[in-house]
Amino acid sequence: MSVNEAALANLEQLEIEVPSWAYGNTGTRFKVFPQPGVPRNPFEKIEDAAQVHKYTGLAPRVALHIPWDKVDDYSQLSSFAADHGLELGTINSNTFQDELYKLGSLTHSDSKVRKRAIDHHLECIEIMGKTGSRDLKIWLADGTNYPGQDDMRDRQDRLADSLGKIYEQIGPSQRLVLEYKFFEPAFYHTDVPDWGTAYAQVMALGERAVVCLDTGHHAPGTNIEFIVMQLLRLGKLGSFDFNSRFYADDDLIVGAADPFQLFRIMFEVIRGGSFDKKSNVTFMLDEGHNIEAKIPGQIRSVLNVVEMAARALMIDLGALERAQEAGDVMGANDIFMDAFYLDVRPALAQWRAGRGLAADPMAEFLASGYLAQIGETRVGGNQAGWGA
Ligand code: PSV
Ligand code: MN
Repeated sequence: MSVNEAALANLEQLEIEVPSWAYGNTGTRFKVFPQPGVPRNPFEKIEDAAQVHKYTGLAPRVALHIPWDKVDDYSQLSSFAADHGLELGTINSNTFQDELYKLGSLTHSDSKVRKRAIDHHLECIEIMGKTGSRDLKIWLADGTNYPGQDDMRDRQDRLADSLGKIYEQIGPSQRLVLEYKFFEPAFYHTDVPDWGTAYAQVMALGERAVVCLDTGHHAPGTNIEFIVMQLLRLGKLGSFDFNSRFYADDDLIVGAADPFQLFRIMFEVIRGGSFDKKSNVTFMLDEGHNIEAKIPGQIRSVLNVVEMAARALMIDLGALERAQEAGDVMGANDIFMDAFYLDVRPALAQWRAGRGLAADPMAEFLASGYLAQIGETRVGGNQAGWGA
């Protein structure tokens, strides 16, 4: 089997959004590990994100997290991003770090707490107006730790009510994107634990409410590509938060733990017709680079998505369909696996060079001296990280 150049050209359609928080300091439950040259503010995060786009050519947007990326003047931040060849992307809300939300935010039994959480989202929508962002992404840390701690059904009703109030303020070209996660930080039950709950909640809201699938948010052994297929089939897959997990929500480089899973996911994206510039699916990374260098971590992530997308594009769809129709179990599986095993890296290097990009983005970035430069110049101030 050889590389199908025409199919490879479809990569032009791909846009990967990087998270601003990937450039700040992150860590484990036990320690946050600082690195030299880490940004002190959202502007410096954008400078770092621009490096990822410069070398890969496929990462033109940066997602922000509020309040971590709050600034006085969002139009200044937008034009700073534009000067660096980037756009501001998804606005992520944050109701998981305030004392107030210890027992929940949009689901809390106290209407005053719920109102505070709703108001935070309205503020995020206001920011979206200024940054030109399309998506408001909501992930909730809400849940309980002990059976009987709170009424699960009431919490679901309160969630529906709170989301309804937020959705009312979502503009005609904006979307509310609800992210699910099966556990953590709550351990007994989580209020939005799975795609079914997220789907039920967004369906009740309306057309501009969709689901975010974070690849790290499933129990071991979950067939994630089935969920991708189903949400696409239902027209409700709004975005991906790409990362890798071995055990829990590890937030590692996407494709690092299981490249074959990423390949299967990208196949379902292609099969579902969403590998397209006009696609309504946002391909976002959601990662924290604790022990590896951050910009290289993001470059590797983008390249992994590109590589697995390229391999998935190599599947001979006509032959696959014929084998499936003929009930040729092994033949169909062979067609699928042949594409996965095809080494597309030399063809990808050529494709990049043909677009005036670095043939080897990682090597060229490392040789550029940018890491040493930020290490020397970004001294003093407070490094960005969780809570900043
Ligand atoms: C929660 O684990 C999550 O995946 C959500 O997307 C948050 O916004 C993000 O991580 C923050 O790190
Ligand atoms: Mn996420």
